[in-house]
Parts: sequence; C-alpha cells; structure tokens
Amino acid sequence: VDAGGSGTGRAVFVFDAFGTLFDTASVVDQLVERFGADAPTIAASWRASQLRYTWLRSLMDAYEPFERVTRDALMYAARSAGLAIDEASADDLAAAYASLPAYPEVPGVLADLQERGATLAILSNGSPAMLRSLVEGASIADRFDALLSVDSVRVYKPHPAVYGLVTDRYGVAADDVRFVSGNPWDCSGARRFGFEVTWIDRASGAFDELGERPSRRGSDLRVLIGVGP
Ligand code: LAC
Repeated sequence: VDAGGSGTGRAVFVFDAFGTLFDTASVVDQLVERFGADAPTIAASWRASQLRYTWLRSLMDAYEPFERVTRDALMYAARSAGLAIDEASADDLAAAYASLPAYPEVPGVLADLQERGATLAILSNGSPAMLRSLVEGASIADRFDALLSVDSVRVYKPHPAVYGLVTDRYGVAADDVRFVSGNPWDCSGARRFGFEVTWIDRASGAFDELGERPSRRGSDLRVLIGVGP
C-alpha cells in the first residue's frame, strides 16, 4: 500500500466501527441465555432496528446517543417477536455493543498500516464512551489517532456533516481520505461525500442502489495491505 497518500502529508485511513472492525453478530451469545433459539433472529432484528432508528431520528431532528438508540431498538426487536423485556434488562444486554470483539484480522492489519506511516481513525455512530470501551477491549486503542463520533454533530450517518468531521479534523480534501466500511449504505454516504471508499464485504452481500459505488472491495481488512482473498 502507498501509505504516503496523494496529497500532502500521510495517508488517513478512516474506519467505520460496527460490522467493520467489531463483530456485531457476536451479540447473539449474550442473547441466548434470555431468548434461547430466538437469539439469532432477535440479534438481526435488533441491528436492523438500531440502524433504522438512527436514520429516523436524524430525519426527525431528534438525536439521542447511540446507547439509547441501541437499547430502544432491542426493546422493539424483543416486542416484535412477542417477547417482553424491561428497560433495565435491555440496558444490560445493550451494553454488549460496547464490548464487541474485533474481527480476527483487525489488530494485525491496523499494526501493519500504522508501521507503514498511515494515520488511522474511527468515524462511527457510536458514542465516545462506547468507542473508547471497544478499542480498549480489543487492545487496539494505540493504533488510532482519533475516535470521531457523530455525537459532536448530533446527526447520524450517512449525513454529510458526519463525514465532514474527518476533513475538518485533518484539513484534507475528501478524496485524500481512505474510508473503510462493511456497511454498503455507509460506503454510499462516504463516497457521495467524496472519500475513496473500500467496502468490506464480509458476507458476500449486495451493494446498495444509491447511485454510488465503492472504489474497492474486499472480503476482510487484509485487502488494505494487499494480502488475503
Ligand atoms: C458505525 C455503524 C454505521 O459504526 O456501523 O457508525
């Protein structure tokens, strides 16, 4: 990889958090005890509702931090499946989103990029406290120059104000930013903003039809350092 970048200074790699660096499917393990065989369905419905609530709250101009959105989405997912859950239990289970494991290749790839001179940052819907907890839990806090959260603009991805946090922080043009996400809709928003985008297509899924295409695609983060599938 050319970590020197096309503009002045070093390359800036910016990573999405959930589903890109951290494995959201792992919440199934926390749900099994309470929901048994329904856990995988609830986990999937929870994640879908969580994202839907970020988009709806952004359109409603009714921002609430990601912990709250995550908790509310779990209550809804449980209720939709006919399984009641109280707020306190939902709070406990929702804490799983602040302690997700990193995907296996993540620490090695981040170390490699950093050794090649790249500046690394996270740009996420997660609150600052969640992001801090996640990177510390996965022992990758030292890799990042910044943990940028939507919380400072109080609107969620893919609003352009969110991607603007990166160009503001680093004083670079959008096309000097190498953005990496496992979420096609986030890739679309970032590409629309002008970033160079790598889609991490872990599940061999379909890309969204939002008029944008990623600059590059890989099945995991190793595509960034030119090895792996
Ligand atoms: C995030 C969500 C989009 O980390 O995965 O921002």
